[in-house]
Amino acid sequence: MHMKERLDGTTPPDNNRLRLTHVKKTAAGIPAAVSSMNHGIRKMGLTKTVRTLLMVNQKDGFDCPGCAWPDPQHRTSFEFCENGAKAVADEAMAANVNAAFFQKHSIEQLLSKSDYWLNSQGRISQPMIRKKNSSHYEPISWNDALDFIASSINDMPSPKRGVYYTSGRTSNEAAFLYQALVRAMGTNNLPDCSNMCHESSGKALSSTIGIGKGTVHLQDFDHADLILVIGQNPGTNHPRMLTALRDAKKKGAKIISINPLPETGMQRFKHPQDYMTADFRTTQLADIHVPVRIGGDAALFKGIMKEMLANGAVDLSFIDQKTIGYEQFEQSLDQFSWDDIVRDSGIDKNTINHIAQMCSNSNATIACWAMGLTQHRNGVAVIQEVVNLLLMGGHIGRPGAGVCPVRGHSNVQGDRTVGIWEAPPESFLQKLEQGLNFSVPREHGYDVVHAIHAMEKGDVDVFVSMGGNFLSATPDTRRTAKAIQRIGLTVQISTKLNRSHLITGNSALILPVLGRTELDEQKSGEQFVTVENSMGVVHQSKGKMKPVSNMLISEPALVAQLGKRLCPDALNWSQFIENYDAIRDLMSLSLNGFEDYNRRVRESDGFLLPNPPRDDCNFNTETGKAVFTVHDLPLVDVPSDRFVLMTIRSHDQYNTTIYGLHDRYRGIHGNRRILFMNAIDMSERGYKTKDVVHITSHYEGVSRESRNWFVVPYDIPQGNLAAYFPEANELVPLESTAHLSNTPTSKWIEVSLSTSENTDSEEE
Ligand SMILES: Nc1nc2c(c(=O)[nH]1)N[C@H]1C(S)=C(S)[C@@H](COP(=O)(O)OP(=O)(O)OC[C@H]3O[C@@H](n4cnc5c(=O)[nH]c(N)nc54)[C@H](O)[C@@H]3O)O[C@H]1N2
Ligand SMILES: Nc1nc2c(c(=O)[nH]1)N[C@H]1C(S)=C(S)[C@@H](COP(=O)(O)OP(=O)(O)OC[C@H]3O[C@@H](n4cnc5c(=O)[nH]c(N)nc54)[C@H](O)[C@@H]3O)O[C@H]1N2
Ligand SMILES: [Mo]
Repeated sequence: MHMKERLDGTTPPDNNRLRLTHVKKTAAGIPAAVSSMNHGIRKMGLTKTVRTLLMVNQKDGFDCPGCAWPDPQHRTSFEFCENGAKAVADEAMAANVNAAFFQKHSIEQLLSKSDYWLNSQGRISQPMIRKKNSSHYEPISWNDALDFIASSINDMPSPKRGVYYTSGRTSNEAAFLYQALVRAMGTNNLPDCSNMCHESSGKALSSTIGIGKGTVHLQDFDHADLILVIGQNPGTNHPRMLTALRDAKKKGAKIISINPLPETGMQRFKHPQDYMTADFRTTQLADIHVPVRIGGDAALFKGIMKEMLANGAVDLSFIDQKTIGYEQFEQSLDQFSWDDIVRDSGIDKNTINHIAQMCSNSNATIACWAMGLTQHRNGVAVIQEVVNLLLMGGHIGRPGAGVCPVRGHSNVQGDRTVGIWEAPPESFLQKLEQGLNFSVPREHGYDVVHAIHAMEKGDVDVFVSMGGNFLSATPDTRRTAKAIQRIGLTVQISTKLNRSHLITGNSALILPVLGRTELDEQKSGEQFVTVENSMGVVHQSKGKMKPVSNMLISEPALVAQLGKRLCPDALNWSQFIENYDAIRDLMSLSLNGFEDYNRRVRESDGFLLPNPPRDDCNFNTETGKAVFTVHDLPLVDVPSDRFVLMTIRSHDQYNTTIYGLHDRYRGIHGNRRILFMNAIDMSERGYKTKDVVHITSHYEGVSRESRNWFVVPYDIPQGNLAAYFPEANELVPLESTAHLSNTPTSKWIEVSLSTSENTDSEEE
């Protein structure tokens, strides 16, 4: 069914019956513990489950391939969460995606399968090639595959016709070698998942506080008076953060959750481990939930800051000594009327006053945020409002206070630190050249969105993807699929099957690699790699499980093998494969902050990268001061027959990897084509629960349609809608991106709805 259509890259539905249950009030607890064990046992059996889970995030074990939340110094034997357990179980699946599998299934057949089905087939066991326009993948040797990539790259008329993407699980070692190779070839075409993720945070922070990262340690949570959790769903996406919030709460901190949805994880929390000590209490987390309208945060922060000013809650000596731009900022707040603030934010003035009072009373405030802020047109500006709010009270560079952009992929921050960056600053490149001993290009390369535009224009001959699922993670699925199909060779370096293996260039390779959990043995013995967590701690990660197939190679080895073929004289690639210490020695010479890397990273908790605001309240901006910024309010009005749609993650997925079909906390089971809608909006349109609607997005006169979504009433502001990523990506316009960061606006899509009765398009 619909096989032809699926050449457009969109995701076929899982045709299971949709079952709705109550929205959960408490996160984690027994259901989470049961769910972790179930996922594990189903995918790897009981003994392996217990053995594996005990190794996650231990000092001598592997870093959880789930999120980038840091590990506490005093670890328990269960430093994993339900969703980390799912990630680990998933990596331990048998390597059933092998030559026989691809002989049995044509690419067209596979395109008709859902993302859930594709992922559940297991690990990829051996290199495969799709020869020019062939209907099937067939096996290829590692040597032939690597030679084929090298000859395709060498055939390009210019190095700029190659694009080298990275997802955020790649280790520091692999990422460092990869960027060195790409730059040795003469391009900065290094887009990465960050471009769709925290790019807005990096841009907002580097220009205001002089570093594109967060400024808090995990220990700061113990000293905070107030923690803001903005546009983030930690119960699902960073479950270990709930423990930090609970502990902070026990020490007296207040927590404010700012989110259109009352996410379960922010309400009550029960640590699954507490059952072992027969502790059955749950902890209320958020003191207030602020149901801001999608995109209404800027208005909300203006309101809070106006009130803080009125309260006199400003740290004038900090402002005077450490910042610039305060006067202009202060004056600008007068421009914004309370009517506009209340209308745009959807929050009444009393509530805003109350929040402002809490902010004013706090001596140490931490602001955490994730995709609810970054994936908006004003993503950079709205994060700078958060910075303004903290700077007013002197909350950066003080214990228990600071900015905390909560990263996604487990090593996305490290990848950027070691050079996965299409627009690296000059100072970074100069240091890099000192270590590498060859000159590297200065011209900026493509980010994700620019890369898709280039593919669309026929400007890309070779695309290499170090992990990830470029097709499904990027916006405008149909257009991106067409763009990819114009490429000569696409290479996916992967662990599991995904849609990017099926929508390919003329020729395609799938190169399966070792996962984070697996033992990596090279000539000099067992290797470890290193990663950086969301708080700038760099530490080891050592796989322990027997690799699921003997035809897998490691990511660093793969890159070095390509290096040998493509730039044999640039570096001594062979020694990197034999012993990863050689890679780290080169990193010591090439990266600021990585001096004596091999020794320092062997210390039991790793080491902290320098962070001037946190370390000594210093700001490496042009003026040496932290910068107050002034921004207009974004336009948040849409025509009365339209809605604003945000794309969000369910509880059973990791980005485009679908582990299961439950979104347990939100009470959704069996199906992912869900449109969350306010009950009043539903009744005004005459929709009933589970009615099927079609969504059309509108941008600059172009519309995009996605059909067949089940309407579900939900506690979401009127005029707002939510649907799951990646299914809804076909609605996200490629041109709709954030100012300055160019991040697709996955949380702001203007849409209208229709049903089959009122459209003339054919029913599927
Ligand atoms: N289990 C699991 N863990 C993950 C991931 C996963 O898919 N599964 N993904 C990883 C990655 S790469 C990332 S980046 C993170 C993502 O972590 P999150 O950012 O928590 O992920 P999203 O589901 O995109 O959720 C965004 C939240 O923002 C809210 N939101 C949307 N629009 C707005 C707005 O305008 N204002 C405000 N205030 N809130 C808004 C939504 O209601 C939602 O609660 O998680 C990481 N961890
Ligand atoms: N509409 C919408 N779009 C979004 C988002 C959104 O909220 N809404 N979120 C954006 C965000 S925050 C992000 S970070 C991106 C994510 O974009 P990506 O990072 O590109 O996507 P993932 O789904 O994380 O990639 C999953 C694939 O990575 C491979 N993989 C897993 N582990 C490994 C490994 O150890 N090594 C290698 N080589 N491969 C591995 C597997 O084959 C798996 O299928 O998506 C973005 N897209
Ligand atoms: Mo992300």
